[in-house]
Amino acid sequence: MPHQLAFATHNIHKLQEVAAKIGDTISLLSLNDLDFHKDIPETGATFKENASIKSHAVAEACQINCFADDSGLEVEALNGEPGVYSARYAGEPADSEANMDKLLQQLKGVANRNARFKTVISLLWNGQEYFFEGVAEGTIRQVRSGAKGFGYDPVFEPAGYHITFAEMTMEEKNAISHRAKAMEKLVAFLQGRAV
Ligand code: ITT
Repeated sequence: MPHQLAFATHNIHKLQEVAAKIGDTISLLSLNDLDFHKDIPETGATFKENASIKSHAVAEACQINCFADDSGLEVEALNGEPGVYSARYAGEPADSEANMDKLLQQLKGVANRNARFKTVISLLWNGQEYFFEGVAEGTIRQVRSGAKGFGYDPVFEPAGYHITFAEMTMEEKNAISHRAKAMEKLVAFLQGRAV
């Protein structure tokens, strides 16, 4: 019997990405598989706190080993904003175009364009909590470029490249993204344990 592990997300893309990496020593369950449909309020002040809130909520309700992730954009000249507010930077409802408009407005005339995407994963494994982090460094463009990806991708140019995340194929982005780096650390940990 493979170990069962839940991923506290409704995002099928994220689930498939991890399932492909984990292999068949672990059977990955989604929140739909667990019939968990409650909204988990992300009230933490950091990505770490929010990831932890999500993993605990699901692990406690379903009595299962579980992990959750939280991500966002931190801009140096804005003291780390939008950070945990990335999804709703321009207010409710969450709107990527409005978020980018606000970000470009805030950075108008600002020379320091340094920014980073960050992902933190909280894993609850046999009663212990483990964290895995992934970071993608880069800069914020003056204007949007590209139509792929999601969120702030059209304005984010990863370090070492001259194109934005939104101009990359999914494979290119997944090779260097914050989320992919954190997920790789999680998968390496699980491969060492779940045999
Ligand atoms: P969950 O249901 O899994 O929580 P979410 O949309 O809240 O999905 P994240 O917590 O991963 O997703 O990210 C929060 C926001 O940060 C997201 O809505 C985007 O605005 C931004 N973001 C995160 N990762 C991104 C990426 O790879 N490219 C562009 N924007 C990203």
